[in-house]
Amino acid sequence: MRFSLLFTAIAAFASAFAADSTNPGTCSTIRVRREIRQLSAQERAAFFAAIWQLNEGPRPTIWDSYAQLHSEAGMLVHRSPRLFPFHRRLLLDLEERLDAILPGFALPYWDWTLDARDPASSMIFSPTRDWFGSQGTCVRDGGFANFGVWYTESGVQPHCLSRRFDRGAQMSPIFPPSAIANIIVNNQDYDLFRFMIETGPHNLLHRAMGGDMGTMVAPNDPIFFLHHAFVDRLWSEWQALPGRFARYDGSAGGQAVSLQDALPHYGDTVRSMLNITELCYRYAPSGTEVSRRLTANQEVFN
Ligand SMILES: [Cu+2]
Repeated sequence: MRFSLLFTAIAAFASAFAADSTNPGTCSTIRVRREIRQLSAQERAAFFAAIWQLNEGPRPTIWDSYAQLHSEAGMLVHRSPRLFPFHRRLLLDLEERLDAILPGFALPYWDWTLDARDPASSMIFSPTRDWFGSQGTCVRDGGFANFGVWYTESGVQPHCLSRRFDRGAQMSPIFPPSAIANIIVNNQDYDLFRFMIETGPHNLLHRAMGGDMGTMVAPNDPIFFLHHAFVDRLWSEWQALPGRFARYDGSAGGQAVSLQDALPHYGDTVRSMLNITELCYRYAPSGTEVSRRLTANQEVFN
């Protein structure tokens, strides 16, 4: 027990050090975040078990704390340029927690453009134990059946993880790869790009899934982190285009933002969140970036 606590502390220290952006080149490993369908059933089982573990013990659990933090940061980090850097930091926070349980673990993402036409039929929502289960006031199937959560938007209100698709058995169609490509290519301005992603596909997916995902305590649902990992990947793809890497503009609370701004709760600067390579991770392709490139080329040549 004592050893495992010590080990956890060392692992936490090591990953915090590796993630220090002022020391580029200190990554002991680069985490490769894969599309959820690229994980084996065993890998998903280990991931799910680690999440259940973070939700054990006296309330509020570590898992509960993400919903609380996200809800508290609320309007400071949504409808704001801070959307991308704040959620990038939040994902790293969970990834470090998971690393203590599963050393070297990289968060998976959900490329929902692969399920754009009929998201409710996505494999993600399969009822078997190695997927995330379907919908319900209480989700009763899949790997998070009867998953207990603590917060709602109005405070402490213990309940069971819930999802309520916006069209009954169906969910509204999400953006296909070509639409995402257009948003990435056509919006050079940071805050315009952020606005297009946030109010477009980002909000749409939250609303279409409903239940906990439709609220500010969305991190109650493990899918939240997969959704935001994909949103994070889209920001990194946007950043990879010429002249865009460190662009950050717009205003928050009536004030122009800057790269020196400290992120709510975490205190890290926005600048420290820019470079995912320095943050020691990258995204494995899921195939849709190919169509994004093709669309991008059409934009250039048409
Ligand atoms: Cu959010």
